[in-house]
Amino acid sequence: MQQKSFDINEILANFSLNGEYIDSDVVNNGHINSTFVLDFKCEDGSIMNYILQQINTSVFKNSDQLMQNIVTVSAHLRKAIIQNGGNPERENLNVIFTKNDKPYYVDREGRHWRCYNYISDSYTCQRIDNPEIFYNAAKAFGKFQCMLADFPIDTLHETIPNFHNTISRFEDLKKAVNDDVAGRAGGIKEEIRFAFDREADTGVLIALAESGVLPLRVTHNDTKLNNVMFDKHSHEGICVIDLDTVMPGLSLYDFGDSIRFGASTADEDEQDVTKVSLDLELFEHYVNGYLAAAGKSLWQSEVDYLPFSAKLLTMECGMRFLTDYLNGDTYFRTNYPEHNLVRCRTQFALVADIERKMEIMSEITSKVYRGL
Ligand code: GN1
Ligand code: MG
Repeated sequence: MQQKSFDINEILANFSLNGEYIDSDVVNNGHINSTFVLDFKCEDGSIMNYILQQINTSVFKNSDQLMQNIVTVSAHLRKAIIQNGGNPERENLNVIFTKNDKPYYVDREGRHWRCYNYISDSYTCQRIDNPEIFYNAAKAFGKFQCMLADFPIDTLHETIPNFHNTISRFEDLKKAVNDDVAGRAGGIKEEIRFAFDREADTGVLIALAESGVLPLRVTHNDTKLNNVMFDKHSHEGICVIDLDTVMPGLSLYDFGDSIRFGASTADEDEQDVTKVSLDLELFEHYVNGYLAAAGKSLWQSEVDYLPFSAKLLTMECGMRFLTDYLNGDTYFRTNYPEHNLVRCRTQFALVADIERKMEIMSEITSKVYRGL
């Protein structure tokens, strides 16, 4: 999606922010929304930062519901953080309301904007170079899940219906192959076959959830490594961000998606797929951190399916990239024509490697769980 120019002064004039606007920087992390860090000069001369984000309204179709989820979830987290003796200004995303007391602003062109506090002295990671950091990310996501365990799940809106319904993601792929609107299906038979061969996997977790073997929880649903802010000094994962897809879901969605992104030896859009594999050491670090934070509240069935969830969520994401490639790149932000195909290939290479390592991943998981 090409970013059209916008009048930042018009937007900022509508939020209650302290100080004088100086400058902004684009944050090039996500595939969906557009994010900016703002510099504001305070009266005492110090610089204060805020986050400004343009909501992608073709992905999130109902900004009222989206922001209602975020406001209630972040208020709930704020309470839990205070109860735990934490600092809610650094450990939580707090929505900054408009001067009309709305959680987002609609500009003259109809674009939707929201504003958050900036988490000072922190950083995000695109890739793990110190396994300790991955352990810390796991603890942060595990803790996030625990803090939301008593959130009233029925009050949440489904911001993207069937988000992690892998059966419906598979149906989307089949439709995209049949429609072939961009005329690309002929050139990617191997990738299509790879996905079609694994259709049986798509319904596994859904069936377990429907039969009550897996519990429905409030989950984050987009647990990429770059959705955790780490403290610059302690390197602890202090704040989980990107609350757009907090919805009822399975803990396994969050665990699996974290492994998909963070335990891969290569970037999501690495062009050389021979570089892609599942790093077992990183996997073990994540299992350790996640079970340390959330293990006691998990059901045995959830623990049993942790390795499988890594495979399924990687498969699902690969299918989504493939579907978008076939549809002519209408969903994920892309930088070049084959970008979604390249992303799909890394995901499928990772699936193949996880399949080879499934047994050892199960052994690691059982060992860590026994040691809790
Ligand atoms: C998108 O916005 P971002 O980059 O955090 C996507 C996730 C995918 C991810 C793949 C709302 O996340 O579901 O797993 O890209 N978010 C949405 O990198 O579709
Ligand atoms: Mg996101």
